[in-house]
Amino acid sequence: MIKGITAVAAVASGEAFERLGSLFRALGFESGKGWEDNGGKGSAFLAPVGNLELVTGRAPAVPALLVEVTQLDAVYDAVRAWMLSTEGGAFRTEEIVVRLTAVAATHWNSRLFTVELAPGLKLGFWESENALHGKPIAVEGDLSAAGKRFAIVVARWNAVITDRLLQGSLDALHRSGAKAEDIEIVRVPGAWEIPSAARMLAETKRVHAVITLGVLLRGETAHYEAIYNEVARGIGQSAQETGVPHAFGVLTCETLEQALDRAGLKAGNKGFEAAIAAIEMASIQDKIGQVR
Ligand code: DLZ
Repeated sequence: MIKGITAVAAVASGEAFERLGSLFRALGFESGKGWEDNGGKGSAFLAPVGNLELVTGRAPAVPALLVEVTQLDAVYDAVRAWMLSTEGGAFRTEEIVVRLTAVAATHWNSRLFTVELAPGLKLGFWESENALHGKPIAVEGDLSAAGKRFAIVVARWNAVITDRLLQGSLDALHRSGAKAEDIEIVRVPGAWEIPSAARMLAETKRVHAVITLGVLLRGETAHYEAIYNEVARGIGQSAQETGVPHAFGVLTCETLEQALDRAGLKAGNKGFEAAIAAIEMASIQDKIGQVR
C-alpha cells in the first residue's frame, strides 16, 4: 500500500543546503527525520500532500523543486522578507529583483513564482486557481502516544470483560509509545461511577486524555436505558467542560457473550479502539493548539 512519496533533491553545497533549510523552516514546513554520516547529511521536510511528476517530450518550464501552497501572494511576501533577513542571506533589493520572479499565470490554470537561492538552486512556489485542487488539507491526529499521559477509568462490575478491555487499552498505549509511568489506572465500582471519576482526573489537568471502560448488560441492569444515557452524557459533559479528550469504551450489550466478543474474542477489543481514539484526540488537541 502506498503511504507517501519522497523526492530526494541533491543540493550542491553545504551553504545552499543550510539556506534552503532555513527558508523551508521560515515558511512553516514540518521537519522530518534528518540524518548525517561521514559522507553527507540529509534534512527532511514534510508536507500534507506529495506528488511525483514524471515528464517526457519537452523540458519542464518549471524548477524541479516545486512547492504547492495556498495564499501564494502571502508566501511571496514571506520569501521576500526572508531574503532580506540575515538568515536568508541579506540579499540587496537589486539582487532580489533578479532572483525572485513576480507571480505570473501559467498555462496550467495556476500562478507561480520562482526564486534562485544560489547558482543552480532554483525553486518554484505555485497555487492552483482551483481551490479544491489536490487533497483538502485537514488536521489529523498522529497515533503516537510518546510523551503523553493517559488515565484509564475502568469499572469493576463485569470485571471478566472490563479486565480484557483494560488489557486492550494498555496494549494500544504501550504499542504506540506510552510509558507505563505515564498511565494512571483508576478502578470504580460500576459504570455509573465512571463519569465522576473521569471528571476528577480530567480536572487535575495532569493527563492528555481519559479512557473510560465499562460494560452495561441489558439483562442484568434495571433501568438500563436511563443508566446508559446518564453514563454517556456524563462522560461527554466531562470532556466538553474540562477540554480534556475522553474516549468512550463503555460497552452496552444484550448478553455476556456479546460483550466477550467485543472485548477481544470475535469483534476486536473496544478497549484497544478507545485507547487509539484517545491517542488520536490528544494529538489533535496539540495540533489545533499549534494552529491557534
Ligand atoms: C447495579 C448495576 C447493575 C444492575 N448493572 C451494572 C452493569 O451492567 N454494569 C455496570 O458497570 N454496573 C452495573 N451496576 C452497578 C452500577 O453501575 C453502580 O456501580 C452501582 O449502582 C453503585 O452506584
